[in-house]
Amino acid sequence: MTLATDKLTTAKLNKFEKFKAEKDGLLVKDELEEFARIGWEAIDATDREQRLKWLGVFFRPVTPGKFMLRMRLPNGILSSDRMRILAEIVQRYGDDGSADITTRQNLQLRGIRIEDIPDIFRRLQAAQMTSVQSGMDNVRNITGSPVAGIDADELIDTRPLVKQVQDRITNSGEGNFAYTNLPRKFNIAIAGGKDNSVHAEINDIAFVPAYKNGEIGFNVLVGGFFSAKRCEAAIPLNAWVTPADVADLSEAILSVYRDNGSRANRQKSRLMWLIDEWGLEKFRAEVEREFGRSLVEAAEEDEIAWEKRDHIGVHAQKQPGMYYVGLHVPVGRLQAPQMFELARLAQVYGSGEIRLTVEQNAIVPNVPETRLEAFLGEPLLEQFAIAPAELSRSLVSCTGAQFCNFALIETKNRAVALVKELEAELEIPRSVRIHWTGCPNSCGQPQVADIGLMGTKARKDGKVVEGVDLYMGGKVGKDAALGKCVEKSIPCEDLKSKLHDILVEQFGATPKAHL
Ligand code: SRM
Ligand code: SF4
Repeated sequence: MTLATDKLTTAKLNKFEKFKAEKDGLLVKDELEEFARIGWEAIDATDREQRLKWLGVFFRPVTPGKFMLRMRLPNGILSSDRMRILAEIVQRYGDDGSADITTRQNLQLRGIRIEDIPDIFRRLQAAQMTSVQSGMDNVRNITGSPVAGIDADELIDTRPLVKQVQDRITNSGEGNFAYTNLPRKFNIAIAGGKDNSVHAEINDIAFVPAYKNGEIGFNVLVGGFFSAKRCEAAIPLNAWVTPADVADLSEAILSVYRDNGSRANRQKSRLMWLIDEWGLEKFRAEVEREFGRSLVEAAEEDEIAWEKRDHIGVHAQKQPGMYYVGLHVPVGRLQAPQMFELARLAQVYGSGEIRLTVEQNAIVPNVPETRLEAFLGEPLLEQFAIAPAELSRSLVSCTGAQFCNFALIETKNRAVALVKELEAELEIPRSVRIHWTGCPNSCGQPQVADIGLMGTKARKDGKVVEGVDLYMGGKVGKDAALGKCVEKSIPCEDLKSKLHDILVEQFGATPKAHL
């Protein structure tokens, strides 16, 4: 790896760069048996709290000794067999064990004990699953269209492309030292349909379907990101690539970023800061150099023409007589019995496959028409509805204070309870996308929501209380645009009446007759 750049040798390195330079995070892979033997308390603090994240193993200061395991699920797809393996892993931990569908179409497992990690990793490897490089200064789960290959209007099947990019970056799940020391985290998304189901605009690299001279390929966006200090939508690189070039271009951009991104101030290390420093022209030229060829100019228009779909409910597939069924999983939280049941339903009624969405929901594809009625009568669908109420339907929430030490507020439980109260009071004529995020890191993407709520501290009656900053106006799908903060520090206790008024005044809600 070529890390001996000017940036590395001359800049003042931040503390993360120092520990990475001392020992690459991926190296703890060879120490897992030892960690399991000595127990979590005896592991070197930097290995335990930082380097293990290179393997997707997250120490949780909120629940010490009970780790979180962040998987990689390319394109958000897994088989029933794989879901069952993950269910068995969390089931072992009783009340501590659960899983969350994430805003990157992924699963995080909770309650994991370090002594079980070697065995868990053996089971994952046998099932060709991996959690490698899913945290810290690595490329996160790569997102793709959740209805790839089954969407009648799809332009490009993203599944093989997402898999190819993941395999390159992770050396097919073994870990790839070429990309384990990026200046910061990095997000890649590949859109294959007309509705921008991956939130292309908030990724460091996004591939968006576009025709050039009658050929389907992708326009490329770069530099989208959220951070506590700054949020930016991705900008056009002015490049168009064929599907065959997606992996090469991803590696070229990553290499330019790895070798030139700032390693001094972690608040200014994401890709967009490098683009700002160089200007787009120089950045594009450096990417071309690394790519080894000239980049073709972007197609004039991309093919994102639709509002974003949420995929909930029953939908005809492009395969005649087949349907996919989108299940609403409240704020993405799954308990082991629900994971087993989801795996069973996908196998009994579908093709043994489950898909996840960035809205933290699940899809069971390939259900034949003849099996639909029986499927829809299954008890799990009482918990994971196919026609949830309008606010619940689009509710998204980050992890929040239950497990995340960055959190300024509790999110998931509060989010569910609040929309239930509002739904009891109001008739809401359309879906309203409400996103909660527990702190300014924005994992719950409040900037893409109709109503975004970001955890903060507020004052009420002279006391410091849990509160939120209110974001409004996020637009998704065609012409996506980020929402803006419109009001700061609303105490959570005042939030219900605030949202009630907003729903009535701006979203056409009306009080229910019985109230
Ligand atoms: Fe995130 C850090 C959870 C999507 C921006 N994020 C964290 C950590 C790892 C902090 C920690 O160590 O506790 C959180 C783990 C909490 C836990 O126990 O679950 C965490 N992020 C999540 C998830 C699980 C939220 C969710 O409930 O779905 C998402 C996991 C995705 C995945 O499968 O990999 C998640 N995080 C995001 C997104 C949304 C996205 O990717 O579309 C963002 C904003 C987009 C972006 O990154 O540009 C996001 N997370 C952050 C940041 C701010 C990054 C920055 O540049 O400053 C941090 C903090 C950091 O990296 O320093 C962070
Ligand atoms: Fe944790 Fe903050 Fe991310 Fe929520 S937004 S998961 S509280 S880091």
